[in-house]
Amino acid sequence: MGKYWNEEIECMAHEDMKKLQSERLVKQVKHVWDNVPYYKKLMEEKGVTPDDIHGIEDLHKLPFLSKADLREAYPYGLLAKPLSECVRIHSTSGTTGKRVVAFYTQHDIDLWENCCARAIVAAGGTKDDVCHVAYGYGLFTGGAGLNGGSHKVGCLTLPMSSGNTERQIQFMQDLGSTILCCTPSYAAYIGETVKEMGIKPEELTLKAGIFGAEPWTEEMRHEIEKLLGIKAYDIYGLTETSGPGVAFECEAQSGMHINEDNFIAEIIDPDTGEVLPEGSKGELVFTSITKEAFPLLRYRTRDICILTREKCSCGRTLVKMCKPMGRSDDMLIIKGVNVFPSQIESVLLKISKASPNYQIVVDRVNNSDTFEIRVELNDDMFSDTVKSIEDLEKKISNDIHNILGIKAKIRLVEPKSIPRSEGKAVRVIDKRKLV
Ligand code: DLL
Repeated sequence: MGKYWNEEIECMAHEDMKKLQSERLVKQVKHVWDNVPYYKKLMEEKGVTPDDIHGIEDLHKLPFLSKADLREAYPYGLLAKPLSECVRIHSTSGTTGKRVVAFYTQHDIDLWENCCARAIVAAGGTKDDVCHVAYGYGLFTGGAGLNGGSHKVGCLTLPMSSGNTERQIQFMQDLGSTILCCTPSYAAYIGETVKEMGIKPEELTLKAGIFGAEPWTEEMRHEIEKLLGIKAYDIYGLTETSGPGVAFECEAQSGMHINEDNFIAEIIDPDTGEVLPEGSKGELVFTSITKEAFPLLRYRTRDICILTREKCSCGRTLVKMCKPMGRSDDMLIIKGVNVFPSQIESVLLKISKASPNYQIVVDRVNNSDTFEIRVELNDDMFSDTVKSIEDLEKKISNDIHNILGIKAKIRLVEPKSIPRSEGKAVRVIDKRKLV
């Protein structure tokens, strides 16, 4: 096995990829028109039929699909194959009332697992590796996706799921795990626990990590790499498009290659829906051109991102997406101001080199928003004088004010007092929504 899982596709000339995408798009549009009345109606409303779609140059004619459509069509309204041909479902947790159920035929599972195999091979994985999968198993796509990819590559697969961190570390040591797959926040937690247990990174056999499912910064990457003695790779995906593996990072660690033979990516202006040129920042939209059971066309992810076709040193020609820069819908509006958690993280990162553990708590008292940021003290910040703690609170508060134009109450809390996560980290507690 070489450097690529599928060299022909991963290094295909852009013109050839456009041809392949065009052929697949034309077929896919016909498939949904014939089999999904919900789509047919959306297309009719926009005045388009499959005859109008000759290739990717016509993609812009198709209607967008949003999370609201998925909710409306729940559970079977977007299904494009008979249920008897489906072999699996996955779903998001639905904690904010936005449950998404995705269906897969065996063909869809194979495509998905191949996408994950590409990610594992790009992270240096071969059949000689021991792939430790600590993403959650179950309805969440993380465990199943990486598990399937690891099988395809031929790694010895450890289906650990998340949780029971000391046992995870024990298995890593006993079975010689070489690749760790989990959320970045869980990787950081495992790293902290390894340190607390008095184990040095070089005593572990880990060489790489494949981390995704939530936003994480370059600083966090460096920290995890140091704690675990590995090279850390990003991986992106969403339940709606099958799960992890829509895009994956290569050794260049400078953005994620999108599996363009399966997904056409566009960047749009989230307000007007206008398609933006390469290099623009906007909302990421995906069209799945190979999935049979749940083929979403022009699905608005709400992830804010930039695409680039700059030549990559790894030799892959697949377009690259940057790390998602926030979501247009997890934007908080506090005292009328748009606030992204990533803006707060960037302030905290300037103050401490270590990636911060923090929580944003928003509430409404007497019709007015309250905004508190709990920041866990770490070794970089720790001090035993009350004065320097007060100074630190003041500095964070001023920096936040400079960036957002509103004041936040800063509460420095003791190390380890913000609950650690074994899955996606919970950064925002918005009590206003509970009322
Ligand atoms: O998180 C799928 C996944 C599992 C991806 C394992 C990577 C690894 P959902 O639960 O549906 O699916 O959440 C999808 O998570 O729209 C992004 O906002 C966010 N997300 C996923 N990967 C990344 C990443 C899985 N690498 C939503 N960086 C997406 C930042 C990410 N955000």
